[in-house]
Amino acid sequence: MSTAAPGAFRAPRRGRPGPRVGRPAGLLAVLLALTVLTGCSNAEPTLPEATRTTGGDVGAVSTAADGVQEITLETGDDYVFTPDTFTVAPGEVRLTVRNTADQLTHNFLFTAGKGPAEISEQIPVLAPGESKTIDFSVTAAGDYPFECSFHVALGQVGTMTVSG
Ligand SMILES: [Cu+2]
Repeated sequence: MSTAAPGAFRAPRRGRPGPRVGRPAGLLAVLLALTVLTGCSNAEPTLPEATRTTGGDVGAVSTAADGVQEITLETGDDYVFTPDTFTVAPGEVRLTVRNTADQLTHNFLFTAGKGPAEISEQIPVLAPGESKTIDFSVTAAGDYPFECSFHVALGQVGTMTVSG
């Protein structure tokens, strides 16, 4: 009666394949190259990908039951209004700006002295996650530039056209 030593019948361990150096290294090189490329093309501070969820009510001018033209703009963790141009007819406008950012605070105002007429209504501060609405009326046709005054130097501007 012989007792096999424990483990005697254990199959020999298969050697795990060693780390494959060739492919991952190649991939790494490509990723590195991409990082360098994108890094060079943009000198602005690194921010998360834009968090906006453009769609639905954003960007389209619609007319409410009370005849007011409604438009929603979005902004996020970048320096863009979406849309940055829209057109309304003379009359009442209800404009909503939604800030879908996690980090950036924006505002909204019509650039003083640039449009055919002054529009004094504005959104002085729009914190991350906030949405605010202003109502105003327009009569004079033409282009009304607007901006986020915090980021106007970074190009966060747009134009409302009054036409018709
Ligand atoms: Cu801004």
